Amino acid sequence: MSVDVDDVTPYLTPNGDFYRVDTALQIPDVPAESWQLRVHGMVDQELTLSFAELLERRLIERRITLTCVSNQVGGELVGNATWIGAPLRELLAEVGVDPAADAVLSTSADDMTIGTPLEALTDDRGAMLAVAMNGEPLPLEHGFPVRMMVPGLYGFVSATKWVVDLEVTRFADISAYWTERDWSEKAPIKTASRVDVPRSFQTLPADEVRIGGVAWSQTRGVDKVEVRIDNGDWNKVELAAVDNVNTWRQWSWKWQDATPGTHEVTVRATDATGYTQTSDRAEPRPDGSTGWHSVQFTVE
Ligand SMILES: Nc1nc2c(c(=O)[nH]1)N[C@H]1C(S)=C(S)[C@@H](COP(=O)(O)O)O[C@H]1N2
Ligand SMILES: [Mo]
Repeated sequence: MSVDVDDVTPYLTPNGDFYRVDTALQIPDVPAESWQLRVHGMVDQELTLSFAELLERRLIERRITLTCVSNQVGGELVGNATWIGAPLRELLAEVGVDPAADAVLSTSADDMTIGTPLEALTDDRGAMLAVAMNGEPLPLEHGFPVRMMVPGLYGFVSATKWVVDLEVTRFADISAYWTERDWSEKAPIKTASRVDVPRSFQTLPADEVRIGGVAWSQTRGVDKVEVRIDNGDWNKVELAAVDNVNTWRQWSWKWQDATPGTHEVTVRATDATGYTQTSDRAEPRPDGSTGWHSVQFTVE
């Protein structure tokens, strides 16, 4: 699952390096012993779960690349980890969801509200109430003791940390923290790619111009990554083996006949639906940035 290029972002992001987005200035202190999750709203029977009861459920382990909608082209608000948790699909089946519902409004211990399309929690993508990250209990900053993880959706519509309440509802009847601030209600992650090496303005010897990075297209999967030098032809790069469609793929390419001078490398990815990233630049608001990432470097 890895390519052999120095300084490419590691396949699994260590917990301590995983990006963070918190609206709260102080991380909420939620002891596992007193944690409870209430599941209610448009359901046949409400349910309240303790942490011990959650752990008694069937747990699944999945590698999932989480991405923030605020990530700029080439940005760092993306990370890949192994998560363990209880499938939300099973929990929602148990409480019995009203067919008229189309959303779940989740609330955190710090009163963050997030609306998620119900379908993403009940289809087979593996949405979960996560309790572990890379083999450790969820770190405090990443939502201890329990957070939501939903492959394929930007964090602001899915990844509620310190989650304590799930209300099955309808989008028409709710508003949530970010959607009140002009961000999109439904936000599938866009296909994206990034150059990690060389770093901007790095100088490389002509016989060792190794280019590398990551590309992601959660739920669809990355099929192809191409790079070009300056305004030259596109070159297909080497991709690391597929883990699953919900994780990023590392890629690498060697520029064989590198010429001395200052150059720019540009990357673009194509996902398994055949869609190639557009060069049109869009800002993150309201539903995620678009555009190709470029890095300038010098060959000696
Ligand atoms: N309670 C709470 N949950 C939250 C947030 C938050 O600020 N508070 N930020 C969301 C956003 S915008 C993202 S991208 C992810 C980030 O998760 P991380 O901080 O573990 O990387 O969590 C989401 N869940
Ligand atoms: Mo985010």
